[in-house]
Amino acid sequence: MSPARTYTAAHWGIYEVEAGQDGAPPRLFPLTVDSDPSLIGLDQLDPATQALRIAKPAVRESWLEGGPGSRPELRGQERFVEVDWDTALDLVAAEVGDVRARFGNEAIFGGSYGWSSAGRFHHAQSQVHRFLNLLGGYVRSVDSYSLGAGRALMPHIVASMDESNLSHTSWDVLAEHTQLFVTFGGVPLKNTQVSSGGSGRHRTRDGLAAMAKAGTRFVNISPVRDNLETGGPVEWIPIRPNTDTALMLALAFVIRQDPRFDRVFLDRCTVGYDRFEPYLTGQTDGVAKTPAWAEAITGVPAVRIVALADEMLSARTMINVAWALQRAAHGEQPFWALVTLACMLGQVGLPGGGYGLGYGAMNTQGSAHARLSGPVLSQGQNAVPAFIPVARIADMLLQPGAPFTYNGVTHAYPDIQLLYWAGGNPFHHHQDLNRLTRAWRKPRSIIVHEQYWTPAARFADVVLPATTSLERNDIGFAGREGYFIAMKKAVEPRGQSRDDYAIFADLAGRLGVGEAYTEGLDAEGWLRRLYDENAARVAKAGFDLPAFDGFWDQGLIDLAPHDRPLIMHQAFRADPETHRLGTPSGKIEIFSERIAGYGLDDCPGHPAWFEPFEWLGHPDAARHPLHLLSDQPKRRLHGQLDHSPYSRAGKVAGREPVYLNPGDAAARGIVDGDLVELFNDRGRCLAGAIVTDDIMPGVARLATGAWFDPGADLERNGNPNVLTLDRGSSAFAQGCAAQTCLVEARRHEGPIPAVEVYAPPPFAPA
Ligand SMILES: Nc1nc2c(c(=O)[nH]1)N[C@H]1C(S)=C(S)[C@@H](COP(=O)(O)OP(=O)(O)OC[C@H]3O[C@@H](n4cnc5c(=O)[nH]c(N)nc54)[C@H](O)[C@@H]3O)O[C@H]1N2
Ligand SMILES: Nc1nc2c(c(=O)[nH]1)N[C@H]1C(S)=C(S)[C@@H](COP(=O)(O)OP(=O)(O)OC[C@H]3O[C@@H](n4cnc5c(=O)[nH]c(N)nc54)[C@H](O)[C@@H]3O)O[C@H]1N2
Ligand SMILES: [Mo]
Repeated sequence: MSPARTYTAAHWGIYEVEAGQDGAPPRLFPLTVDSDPSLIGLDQLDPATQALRIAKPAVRESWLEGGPGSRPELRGQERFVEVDWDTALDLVAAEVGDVRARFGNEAIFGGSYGWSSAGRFHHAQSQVHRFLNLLGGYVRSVDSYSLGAGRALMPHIVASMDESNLSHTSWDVLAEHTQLFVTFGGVPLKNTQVSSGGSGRHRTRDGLAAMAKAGTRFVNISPVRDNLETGGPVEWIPIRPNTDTALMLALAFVIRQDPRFDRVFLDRCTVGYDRFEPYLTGQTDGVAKTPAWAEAITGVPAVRIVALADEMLSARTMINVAWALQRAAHGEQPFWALVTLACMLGQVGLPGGGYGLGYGAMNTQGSAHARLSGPVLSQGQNAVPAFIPVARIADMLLQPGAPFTYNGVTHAYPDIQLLYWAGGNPFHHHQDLNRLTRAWRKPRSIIVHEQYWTPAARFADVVLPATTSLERNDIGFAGREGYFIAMKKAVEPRGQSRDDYAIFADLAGRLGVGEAYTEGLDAEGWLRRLYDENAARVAKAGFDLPAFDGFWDQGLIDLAPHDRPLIMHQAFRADPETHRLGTPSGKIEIFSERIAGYGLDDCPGHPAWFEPFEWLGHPDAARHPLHLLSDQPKRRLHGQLDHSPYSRAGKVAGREPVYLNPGDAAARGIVDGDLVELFNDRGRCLAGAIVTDDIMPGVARLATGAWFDPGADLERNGNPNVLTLDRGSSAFAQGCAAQTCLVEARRHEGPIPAVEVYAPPPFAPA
């Protein structure tokens, strides 16, 4: 008989926790009813994972001795001094107070982007924003690294990304009705392990398998082959990275000439096709977007483009795009072109037809679970109007006062003196990390709450150790994931780590807003309150949740009995006047007057092809002939748990693996397992070679998330962000463009540098 199990939730899924016998640590197991659990979280309590926990508050030596602003160039290299909590909190409170008094709240950057951990109360961003708002606000960030271009664009042309993510046609409907599934960028099962806030049952593998079994034909248009596993045959059409828009336009060109092209859907449910068509035919720019034109750009044979258009017109067709395509130069265009193409096929709102934006981005898309609200901690009001598009952080730090455009308006970068980060890792998520390292010298103080000695913690002035989900009680919930989870504390906090809530409560007390921050509640009081508030909300939607104590004893509330098939845009298609979209016209906008009105030459009023800043057709490809894709890692979430045994078991030559085509490897004398160097004018890193036919010639793939380990001028661990380009997708959205990046590769010769980032940083004697 195994002892009773409790539950914990992570972005990768729900785990069952079994108390250890005779003083042994608890053990984690996948959720029994999950048919495809993720292994990412099983090592959370492993001694090797725990060894990198931050044990005590720590302060960078010069900052402690010389005060704020001292020797900022030593960030990331210098020793830390461990201090007690009172000392650390006094220092942080004094510095926050001083920066406010001398420079104002608009000198505090509190955007604090990052995924942090699951759990609705101990959500680090909510906590840091609530704290800073009570003090008069902070400079925030908008949009995400995930969907920089998509989040800015989609509300203008269809609906917000949050709405879209929760409205995708469900897998059961796809299996029953979809005859042809065409995806740009696959549906990678490695990615659908996660959902922001926590996956419930993992459904994508079964969803794809059910479609294959029902006879759906799959076409994967992608630079890599191994991102669409259906259990059945898949046609792979390799495409040059960042050129998908050209292919979509050529498909549209062929469809337009086909007798089956019927304007009824366009006329009923969209606006602006007539403004787009002259661009498609070349009337406006002299370039007809023909299959031959697209072949020269994409490498996809014109005959295959013509045939694919015919196949799409002949079948119930779902077309899907990976989010990665918009994480690129002019990333607005593939999303807009995809929606346009789907509208021209006329199947939007029909069962199994239309478009998907990221069936392979997270577990969420395709869920048939009920859409309910979850518990939310109020963040209060931010009195500071200044903001940045999230991926413009280095520009902000390096160019205070400089103008930038976003969504049609010109703003100025604020002058930041203090960075406050809880629950994110900028030295994971940002591009061109050598540039970010220079930008990081600008503020006088950098305060970070972290659980582990991540690169972000190592580059801070003051590091405050935070607890993990397994060390505190919380409530788990994510949209359409089908569960409310009583996340029960399984172990005592490691070292002196404290909850972010407790840390901010003490800081708020020191700064005179303690009562406003806590509202007189401890963490347990907040869990009850957030649960009860939410239960009252969902009761209005007809769902009866048990009282808090019943929920807590029960452990899981399973919403599966309320599952309903879902068809995206079904109601809108049936009656577009009653079910108007949130766009200016209430319809899908193939031409957007509003975006056209911004007068931007890199994002006009309709989808269009632009040459990426870097790509295989660029002159610089002569020097850097490989297009680098830095995709999401299979064995971790971003940088989280990169140091765990499970993540490290995936390394090659002790570094993150880089996938190379056999021809590209042979031309460089590289064989499988070699230690290689990837480089361009922005940086150099090491990686371990995997030589495989699953990647097309001219493309290299190095997943994100190896902890940044800078050597003198060589990153040692395989972090692609020393190579990527730090430039906004366009003047419209300013989104992260990480997938636009050329590099060269060579075998590493000479002495082999050791990876140093998996050990704590150096400490000075206290
Ligand atoms: N080249 C390239 N770069 C990319 C991408 C890409 O495709 N290519 N993708 C981008 C995308 S889509 C994203 S979303 C970003 C992700 O970037 P991030 O979300 O910043 O990356 P994470 O590693 O998830 O960072 C979260 C951090 O929060 C910490 N943490 C977890 N729980 C808690 C807590 O309770 N309290 C505190 N204080 N800390 C906690 C974790 O230890 C971890 O270090 O990366 C982006 N960067
Ligand atoms: N295990 C795991 N899962 C994750 C994450 C993680 O860190 N780990 N991160 C999560 C997050 S925050 C996000 S935002 C999502 C991101 O979801 P995505 O952005 O969709 O994920 P990626 O893996 O970057 O890219 C998906 C596929 O697109 C392909 N691709 C890249 N560029 C191009 C292109 O130009 N054309 C075409 N046709 N294909 C291209 C890539 O090769 C890859 O196979 O993933 C989520 N899922
Ligand atoms: Mo993301």
